[in-house]
Amino acid sequence: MSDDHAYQAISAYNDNLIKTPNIDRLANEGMLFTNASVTNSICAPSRAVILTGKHAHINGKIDNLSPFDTTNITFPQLFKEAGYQTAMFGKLHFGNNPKGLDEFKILPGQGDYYNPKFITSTGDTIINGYVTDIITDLTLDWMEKRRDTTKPFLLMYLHKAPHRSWLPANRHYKTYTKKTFPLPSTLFDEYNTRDAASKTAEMNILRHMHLGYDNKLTPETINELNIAYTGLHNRAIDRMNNIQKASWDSVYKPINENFIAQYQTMNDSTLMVWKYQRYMQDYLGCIAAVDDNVGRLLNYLDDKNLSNNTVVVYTSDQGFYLGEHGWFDKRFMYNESFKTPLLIKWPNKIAPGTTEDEMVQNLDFAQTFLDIAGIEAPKDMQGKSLVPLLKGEKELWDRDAVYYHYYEYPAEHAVKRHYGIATKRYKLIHYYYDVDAWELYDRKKDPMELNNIYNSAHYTSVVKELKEKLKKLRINYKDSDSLTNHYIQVYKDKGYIKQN
Ligand code: SGN
Ligand code: CA
Repeated sequence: MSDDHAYQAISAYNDNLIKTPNIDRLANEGMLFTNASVTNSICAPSRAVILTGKHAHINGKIDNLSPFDTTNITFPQLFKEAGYQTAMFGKLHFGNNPKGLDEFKILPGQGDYYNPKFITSTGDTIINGYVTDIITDLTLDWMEKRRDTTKPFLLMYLHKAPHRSWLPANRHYKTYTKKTFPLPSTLFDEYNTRDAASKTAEMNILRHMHLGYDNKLTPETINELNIAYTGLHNRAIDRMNNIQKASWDSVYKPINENFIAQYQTMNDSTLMVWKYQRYMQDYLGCIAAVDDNVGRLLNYLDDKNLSNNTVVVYTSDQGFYLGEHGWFDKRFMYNESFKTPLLIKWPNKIAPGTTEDEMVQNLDFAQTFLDIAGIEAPKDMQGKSLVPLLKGEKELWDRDAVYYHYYEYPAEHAVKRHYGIATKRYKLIHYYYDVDAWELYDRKKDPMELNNIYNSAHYTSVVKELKEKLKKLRINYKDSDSLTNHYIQVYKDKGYIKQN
């Protein structure tokens, strides 16, 4: 798994932006899911859903801010009990250590790109180098030296990249900063028909992406140009040692000089395009290292003759906006952040090169993995095993809608709380806090989700039907207005929401 990896940036989905030959191997040799989504598009909640097989309102991890409730049963615990050797390397972001792992080395919080610190069961350690390479080194070291070959294994290999603030490795920023990428058609979206939350969200590349922190202009450049709002200096860069920093400067200094030369002639639209290009160069540069390293791991499995009897899953904790609707970041139920990449290789079970468009979710992963391993899943898990789909037994799959609920507001990026239902054809969203507004999209006629047709007379019966379906879904998953209000009260109690 990687962090914030948009499916738009995996060439098995679409090669407009980048080629990812190693990740693509999983699609070529296995199954590519084109309609996989998350139940709550933000890091730690998504990971909690994956580990517990339960929605956020049940497992309690509604946002990135509260620690994970470790009394939840997670699938690694069940694998360990069933005799598997278990290990986890990389980003977890739970605020506490994982249970059920024979070995773990995890990043504290978001972790760092350069010379990162790791938390282990025996204490903290700083490892010099680039985080994506290091997570793979740790993983391969465990595979090679400590894997008990008498047991089956469960390995969680969890990249921090390509999470903000997007610091690529030396070998990649040298080339990616020279590239120019195609602009998404909705880069200049003005959110007409979408008053509820799109206009007030703070994730527009022009208005909210920081020239300093995100786009790597130095404080000197910003001072020289006398730009009023700049964002913070990127302190992640300060972790570099002298050699790393000298190499970084040799590439990013000329970018600063170029910007200084152009700045006086820029208007909003040229500045937007400049920021988008800078964003893509660094974001995709980070993905290049993820792809290299996925290749290292797959090659290791091949070399050790493990590939034939190992299921490999690639996913992200959610999708991400790469300039669609003018945005970066995630959180919304619109496609780019609602959907997530999912590629699964299972030799001799999945027909190679298969594409699956059924609506599956991260909620399903725990039961799927348990099913594959022949371990019984607890009855209160809320997903569905994907094994029938993996085996091509589509007739055993009957899901016609999925449920979504996002909570982290008020908070960074100011995306308002909402829940909703998606069917293959429609998406109905309810923004219920700070506003009481509904949106409806026709996913077939309006795949870019630009036209909210909730108030269109033509769709009255569709709205009625979807609201009934949504109500049933909420009952089935045990979500309710009282739980929703409870999670607002939690923010009031913590002082995140000021009370009059
Ligand atoms: C950080 C980022 C946000 C991002 C959250 C959540 N800001 O707070 O842009 O939405 O993480 O990301 S930063 O200034 O710290 O870079 S998540 O993947 O952990 O959910
Ligand atoms: Ca994330």
